[in-house]
Amino acid sequence: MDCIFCKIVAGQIPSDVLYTDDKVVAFRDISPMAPVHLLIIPQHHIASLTDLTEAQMSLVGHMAYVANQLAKQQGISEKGYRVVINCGRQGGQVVQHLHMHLLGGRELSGMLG
Ligand code: DGP
Repeated sequence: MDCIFCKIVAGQIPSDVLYTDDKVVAFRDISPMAPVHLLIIPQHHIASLTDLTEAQMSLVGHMAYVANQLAKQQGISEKGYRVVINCGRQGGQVVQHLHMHLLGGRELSGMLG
């Protein structure tokens, strides 16, 4: 499959992986918008939150918990951080593989800053 994030999961494209388990992989965003900018993605290809099925819904909870743990590990938990899932064209989704952004380490102003 011609999916850049599937290639990262498969180790075919190098990335700075911070965490992996049987469900997800977390790695640093290639063009960070904040001092800490990680992406948490499912190992299994799901194109978008729109494509998430009822049977897969616990996966997003798992991704959120991994974000919680990585925020602590990265030292941004106490001051605060932001978790974002862009969905679809108007939602600003560029890579068509479900991913959760974890952003922190600076003041994130406004609604999306
Ligand atoms: P989104 O706009 O929500 O689809 O965000 C996609 C993010 O993925 C964007 O912040 C840049 C990041 N990205 C794209 N290609 C790569 C890559 O090859 N490696 C890494 N580490 N990040 C990537």
